[in-house]
Amino acid sequence: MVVSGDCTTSMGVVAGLQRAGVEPSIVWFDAHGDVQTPETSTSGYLGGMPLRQIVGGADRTVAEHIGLRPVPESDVVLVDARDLDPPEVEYLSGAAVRHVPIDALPIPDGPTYLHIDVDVVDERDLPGLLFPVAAGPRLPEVAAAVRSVLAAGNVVAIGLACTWKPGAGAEKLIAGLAAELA
Ligand SMILES: [Mn+2]
Repeated sequence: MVVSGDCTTSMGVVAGLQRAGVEPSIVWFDAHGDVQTPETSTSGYLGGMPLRQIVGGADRTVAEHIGLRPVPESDVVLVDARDLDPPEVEYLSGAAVRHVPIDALPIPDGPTYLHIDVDVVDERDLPGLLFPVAAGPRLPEVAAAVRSVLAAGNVVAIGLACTWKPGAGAEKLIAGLAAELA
């Protein structure tokens, strides 16, 4: 389990699994798509690009340096992602990535990397998120969905991206779920 400040660490975790001989499917909880590229991003924020890097998209500089091989798009489940930028909508419309609502989450049957960007949670339940998005699933609903992935017994690694500003109290609210994951 890797606890981090944004989603970019996922690339290292997936590369590490591959190096260990595991070809993981991915279940990715996030309010955002994280499928931007250096060419399409208007902000240049690397935390908006890691899932696209994982499926082999665009610039391969980081991927090649860390030995990350592309995961087939069809092995990726993107959960919620209710706040997509136009280039992300365009990409996902033609990609085999399964973009699903949190209440219709398919569970992969092979080894699975479970990635949770906590901003998937409705901003009402986690104060101080860096990029809050309204109208999302509440914290208990996210916890239940995460448990349903864990219950299948296929999770081989977990990434918990704690995308909040320090001092707003989010860490206390997520502590129970984090302890369950650990
Ligand atoms: Mn993210």
